[in-house]
Amino acid sequence: MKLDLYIPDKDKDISKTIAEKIKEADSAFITWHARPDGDAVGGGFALKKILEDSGVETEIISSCAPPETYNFINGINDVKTSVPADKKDLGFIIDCSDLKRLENVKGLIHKADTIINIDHHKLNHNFGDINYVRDYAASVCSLILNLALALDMDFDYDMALNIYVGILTDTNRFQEQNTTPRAHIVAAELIDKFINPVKISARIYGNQTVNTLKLIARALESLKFTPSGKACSITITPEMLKETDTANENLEGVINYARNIRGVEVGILMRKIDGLDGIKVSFRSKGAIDVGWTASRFSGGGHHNAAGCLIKGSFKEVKQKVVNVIEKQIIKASL
Ligand SMILES: [Mn+2]
Repeated sequence: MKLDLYIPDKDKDISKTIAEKIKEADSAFITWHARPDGDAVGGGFALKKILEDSGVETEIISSCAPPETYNFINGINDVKTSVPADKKDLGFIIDCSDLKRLENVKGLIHKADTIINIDHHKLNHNFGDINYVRDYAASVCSLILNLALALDMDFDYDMALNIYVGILTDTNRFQEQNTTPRAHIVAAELIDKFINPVKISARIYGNQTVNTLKLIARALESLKFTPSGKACSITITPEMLKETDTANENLEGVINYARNIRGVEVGILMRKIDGLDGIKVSFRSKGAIDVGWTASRFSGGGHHNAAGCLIKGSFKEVKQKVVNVIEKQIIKASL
């Protein structure tokens, strides 16, 4: 079925250029940032379908398996976790602002004749031969949708689902600053033709284990305000994970408890991730504070209201560093 959607003017030329590359190619890989989220996974599988429908043999390669939450996506177990020996015609790197974020599959950058970088992070490093980077896009799925439209593709349920999952999760259920008119227009068309939004929300947001809830209860005990009272942090230690028998997966949402407190402008989440040397720090802000900038001060990245970085040191040391920067930002914005 065709979708009643158009390609925005600013995206027309680039999506046609990439569509031509797809038509000429025989083989491709797709990869995304480490610990993929709904946008990476939805975008990856939507792009796989576009490529396969165009006769391109495609594999998805990821530094780690996708979160269990997205098990309902068709083919989700078909993700490889090692760099292939042979070189592909096209290599798509999606939703990834910086090659560092590919972690143990970063060797993929040498495994294609043409690297195509598709992303919506403002501080993208433009490492591709072709860079389709648009920070006004609600999600990477919105950009991949444009490729499908440029190729005049027929949509089916799986394709619609993958695009919808990316938009729904990256806008945090149509609540964040990237909730554009187009995000709503695309979602409306997908709902009109294919998607049951209640069912999909229940699969993603109404599917929490009781152990995760116990972990959240523990994590909330760690709530600490900064001196200004405008930022608030939550810490998840490896001990908390062990005691509640949970994995460090799908915990990004915990940060919203801190950010959503009345009077708080910035939420901070700190946790340790297996295999990463340092503390993973996530930031979420409500409005004026650009946490993408905050994260970039620590060699991280992200968006205006959602970002993250990795900082070496103990929880205490890292918190001190982060709080110093955030407090200065808050004072400067005189909130
Ligand atoms: Mn994204």
